[in-house]
Amino acid sequence: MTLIFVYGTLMRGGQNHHYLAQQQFIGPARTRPGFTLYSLGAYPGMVASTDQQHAVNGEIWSVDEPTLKKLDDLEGVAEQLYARQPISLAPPCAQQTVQTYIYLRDLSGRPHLGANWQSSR
Ligand code: PCA
Repeated sequence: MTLIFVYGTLMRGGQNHHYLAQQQFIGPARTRPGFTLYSLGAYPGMVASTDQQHAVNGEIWSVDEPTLKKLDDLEGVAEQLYARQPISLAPPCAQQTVQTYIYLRDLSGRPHLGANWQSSR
């Protein structure tokens, strides 16, 4: 099992949430400061932020190996759209080793969302 922090369309109520339907919800979580969201239209991208005031809200899920592969395909890891990498979460989840999808492409002209995807739709 792998713990994954999701912040966009994979969250409950999100367009791609069905990928996680048979997986285990661990709980809501927030990143440590230093991350922020941009809108890519139908989905968000999280990137490191130099502004330490920013953090991102999402959910931790425990996913099995086949699901993790499907998520990597969905997020375009092979195409370097997103990279799946470890992320530091804020307390009380700070001890958990969790991975997330970090957006890799150009964000110029993209709307800055800040902490939340849900509330910005
Ligand atoms: N799906 C992934 C990354 C961005 C997106 O829309 C997620 O929900 O975490």
